[in-house]
Amino acid sequence: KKIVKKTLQHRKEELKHPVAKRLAGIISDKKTNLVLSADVSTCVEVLQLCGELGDYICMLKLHTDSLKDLHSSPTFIQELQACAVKSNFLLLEDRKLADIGNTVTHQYELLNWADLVTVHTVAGPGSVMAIRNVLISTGSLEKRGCLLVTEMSSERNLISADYVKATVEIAKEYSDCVVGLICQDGRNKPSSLLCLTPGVRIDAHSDNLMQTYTNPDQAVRENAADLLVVGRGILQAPDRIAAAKQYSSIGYLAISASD
Ligand code: BMP
Repeated sequence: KKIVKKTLQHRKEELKHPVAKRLAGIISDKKTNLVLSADVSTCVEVLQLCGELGDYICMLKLHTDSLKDLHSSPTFIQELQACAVKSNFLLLEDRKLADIGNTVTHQYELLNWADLVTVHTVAGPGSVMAIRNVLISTGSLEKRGCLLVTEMSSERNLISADYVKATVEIAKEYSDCVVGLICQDGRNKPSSLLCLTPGVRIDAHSDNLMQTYTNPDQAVRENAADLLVVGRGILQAPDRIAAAKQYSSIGYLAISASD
């Protein structure tokens, strides 16, 4: 018999990491499993998005290394954190740390404002060990964590089935700092980990740089996503609030269904 993975709302008690539990709590309280990908180029635009869409998201995903005024905006991180507290969402820095442990240590030490960061496992467990060590030495092992990039949404990406398997093994081995996975197929992933799925959009199947999209309902119901990561589907919509509401209600309905 085919084993069907329970949707997020029906396996909350199986989540392991305190940050995963916290996120699941926010998802239930706000009735949204939407992660907004704030792919804009200035700090002011990020803060505007927080104000405009903060109520409809459980987490904001950032690429702060793409913000051209980050280094001339000394209060940005503080303001961002204030927005996150006010509207009750977490902050994810999508840095995709990928280097040897020593280098990741230095990079991650600068990201202590982020509840979660993304990590590639191409360098092996050393990258995750580095994160774990920084978390231990700052006493924040229960407060922050990372997500491992397990599968990617882009066409012709180089991730193999063996790579996926090995990444899941690393996630299990370092379960005190790995909160979840960035994945396209959550069906056979451990139920203790959150599966975040990017490459979600209603009104397009691809872009002109090899990105591919599934629709939000399919991402949850067919591919067992727990959280939906949406960027341009919302950012380029004529009415961003209406779009955010639409993605979050489709997503939340799907993770609340029992099958
Ligand atoms: P968009 O919805 O506009 O295509 O944006 C997707 C976001 O998710 C981008 O910020 C991208 O960096 C990220 N992402 C992705 O698209 N595919 C992956 O496999 C992993 C990602 O982090």
